[in-house]
Amino acid sequence: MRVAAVDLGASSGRVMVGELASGSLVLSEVHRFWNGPVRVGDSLYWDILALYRGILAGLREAGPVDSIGIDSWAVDYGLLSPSGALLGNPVHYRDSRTAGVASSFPVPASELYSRTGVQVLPFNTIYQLAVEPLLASASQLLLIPDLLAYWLTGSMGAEVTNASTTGLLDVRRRQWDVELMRRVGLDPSLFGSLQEPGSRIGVLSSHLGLGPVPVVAVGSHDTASAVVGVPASSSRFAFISCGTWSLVGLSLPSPVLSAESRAANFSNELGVDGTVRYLRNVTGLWILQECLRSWGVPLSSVGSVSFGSVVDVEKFSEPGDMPARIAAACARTGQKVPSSRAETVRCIVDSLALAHRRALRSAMELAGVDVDVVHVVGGGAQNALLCQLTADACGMPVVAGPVEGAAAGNALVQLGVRGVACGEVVRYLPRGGVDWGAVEGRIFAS
Ligand code: ADP
Ligand code: LRH
Repeated sequence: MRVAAVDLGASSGRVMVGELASGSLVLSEVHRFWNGPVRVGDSLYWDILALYRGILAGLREAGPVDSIGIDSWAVDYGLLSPSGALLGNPVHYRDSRTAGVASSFPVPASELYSRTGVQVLPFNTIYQLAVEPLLASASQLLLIPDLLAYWLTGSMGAEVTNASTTGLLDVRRRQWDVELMRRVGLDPSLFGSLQEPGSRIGVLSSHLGLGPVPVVAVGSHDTASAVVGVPASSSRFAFISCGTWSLVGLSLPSPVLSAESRAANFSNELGVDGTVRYLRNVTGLWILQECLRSWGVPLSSVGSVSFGSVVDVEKFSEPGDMPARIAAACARTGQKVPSSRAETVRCIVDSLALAHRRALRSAMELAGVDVDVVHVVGGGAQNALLCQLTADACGMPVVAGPVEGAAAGNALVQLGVRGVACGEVVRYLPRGGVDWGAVEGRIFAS
């Protein structure tokens, strides 16, 4: 069986072909295309038609496949008119329109958490909808992978792993929280019927000329797919899905909804096969991407040198002027200010490793779970320095790979198998030397 995995990350989209060969998953990239925020006036959008075009080009390039699955980043959506036309361009989750919405929301955060298990992130769909000007004209809301699947097949649905990031899903029942929707003024008919990963969405429309290929619901949230792609040899593992974001957490059988968990802003997102992804969003390699964007150079042309200053990565989730903001944060906290690009890069990588450590330790403590190994999947698995420093900071072995973790998990769900490795992994053993406890105390006390 040969399947096409469409994986849309915040920094690039790709179409990969996956096949099982000698007990492993072999993934081949057939098409990759740029993705990122597009600013128009004061708003940030996704270029959804360019993404659709990229997917079609990739599917043509892929040749005959037995099925297709789509995953992407979470929370964002398109609204459809009663005739099924897209109303407006999907807004990017880093748009500032939701600033302040969460803090003045009519339903208390504690109640939201006990119902949905979702951490407060300003861009959760529930907050975006509170300021959505097109809502009154909309008859259907589709999250990004569901929207693209609708364009490919004409069939609408709501895949459950991604639906769990909206802040509108009852995390215990794996069903829409219809009562919550009504309380916040949302018509439940706006939301599609839930589909579990593995179910069939529809077949490619004939006008595409690609044959009647089934489009299958996978873990359509990229993080859900990435966790399926983790080549774990036991259940005692933590994961870091490391790309634009670092999603740091554990795969659990049931949600953790304690007050402590809410205070630490941990999410219980729904996973494939009835699991819960218990994790925290750590602002990830986005910070490095933004620096490279402002320098106008690729990562390969900037080295990194040992430095020593660390910043709180949580403060860098907004776009713009990243190197200057990092320098200002170092100065504000009484640390050495980076004087070169290589020092800035090292400051980011050290800071990320430290943030990984904090999130990992909180996850284990809050869930009451011990692990023996941290699996790093996603583009960040190629950053050897980050993986080594994460092992050092966490005091645990790091197993890095697959780089295309989300595409791997996407393909595995289509192939109906689990626990199959995809490519080589690299192991990093923790080294002593740096007192991470002291580093943590210094930066976070300031
Ligand atoms: P997303 O899915 O969020 O777009 P990816 O999983 O594709 O993210 O990871 C993108 C990140 O991977 C980049 O920001 C970059 O820092 C890192 N990366 C990509 N290629 C390399 C490489 N060759 N060496 C080190 N890091 C890399
Ligand atoms: C990672 C991701 C993450 C979400 C964010 C919006 O790509 O899906 O899990 O919180 O995008």
